Amino acid sequence: MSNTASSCAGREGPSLSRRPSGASRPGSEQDSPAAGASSVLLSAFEPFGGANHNPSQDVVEELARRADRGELTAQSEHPGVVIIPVLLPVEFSTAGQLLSTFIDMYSPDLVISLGLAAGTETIRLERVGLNLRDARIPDNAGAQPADEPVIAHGETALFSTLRLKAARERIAASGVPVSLSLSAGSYVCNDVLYTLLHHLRTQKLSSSAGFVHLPDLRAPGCPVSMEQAAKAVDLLITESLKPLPDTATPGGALH
Ligand code: PCA
Repeated sequence: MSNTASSCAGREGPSLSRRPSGASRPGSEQDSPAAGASSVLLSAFEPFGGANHNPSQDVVEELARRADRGELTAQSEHPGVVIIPVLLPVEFSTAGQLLSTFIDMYSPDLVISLGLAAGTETIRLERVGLNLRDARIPDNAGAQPADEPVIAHGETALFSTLRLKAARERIAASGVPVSLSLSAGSYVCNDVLYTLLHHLRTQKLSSSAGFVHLPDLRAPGCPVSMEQAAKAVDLLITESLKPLPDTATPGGALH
């Protein structure tokens, strides 16, 4: 498969659905994990802000296709792993709740949510969800909260529980531009990350979870191709399914 940005455009594949019944593809072997196999809930977002696509959908659909063909690194290192792709609305009032519903429904080992950060040039592994809503533009339901908490009286911030540093090393070694990020912003992506981590914590669920921001993979000159983005998420899954603490290599940001 080509590694160019232009090859990202116009592909067709399994369509994602907001509805739980569409979350796994009926008839696919991916539906039923083998005993002891891991499952990964992978969410994408609908388009927002007047755009007609969201690259997170392209990447989740590509990962679902690769999983169907048995092509994932995660499948070779964690035999039987099942990918459960779902689609979230770009709405403060529903996105986090819907993802929490999917978590309760599927009890996944891993939850990774993907969204677009236009203007970024790397795969951004988000480290922190903030208890803050501050929307520069209205969401797809017209809501534009300013300086409100995601969860009233919730903790100020919650950390991703994915093996981000191990994943970053492996993704970088595969040649894909990748970075750790200390802010997922204050729009719907941050909202979903915070809600997801809060849900797992309050329900005492053991799933590891986190968020990845993607560049606009279809933009001309985007330094990351859709294939590279899918590879990066595959490697994040592969590393995060290992029953190990994250590597403690230095790598924080100075500013
Ligand atoms: N990006 C937005 C919301 C949905 C998406 O893909 C964000 O960064 O908050």
